[in-house]
Amino acid sequence: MNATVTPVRIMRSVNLQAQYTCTCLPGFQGVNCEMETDPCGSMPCENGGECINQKTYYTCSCISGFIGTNCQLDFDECQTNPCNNGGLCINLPGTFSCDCAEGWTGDACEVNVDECSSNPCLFGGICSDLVGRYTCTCLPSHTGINCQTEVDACASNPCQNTGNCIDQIRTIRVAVRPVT
Ligand SMILES: [Ca+2]
Ligand SMILES: [Ca+2]
Repeated sequence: MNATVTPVRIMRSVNLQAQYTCTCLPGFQGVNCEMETDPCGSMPCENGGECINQKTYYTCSCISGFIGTNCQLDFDECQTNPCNNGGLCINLPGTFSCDCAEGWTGDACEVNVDECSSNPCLFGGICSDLVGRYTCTCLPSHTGINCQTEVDACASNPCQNTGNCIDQIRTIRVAVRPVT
């Protein structure tokens, strides 16, 4: 018999021999609706999302950084203010980055940079790490930002009438200053 078949949608199956058509419920396909459809067959989840077959429909389990039914949207992490200590947040596809203020480092600017790591304090000075800078606590024998300058107690020539000045601070290393 020359039956004229009009085009049908995917879910409607036509059996020409039996002269019937099946309109399948969601989740089934085939001439007699005997096959389960695979809602993940078209790989609908984007950006690395995992498709989960729910029989009649699918859901997407998105990887971190993406949202949306099909994981098609970038999540704007900057809305949650993830950058600490004054860091500037930059939203990126699937991720974000922080432009840290001076003195801070780490993915979220959570790490105080150790400005003492280069041992800037000389001649036994003790370094104290601060934000973006450091201070040196010098031994009595030295002074200066980095304790680089030797203290000269006789520099002002305090001994009058040709008295011989002896720098008590230096006596450990130098017994007597030469007479000038
Ligand atoms: Ca993002
Ligand atoms: Ca610091």
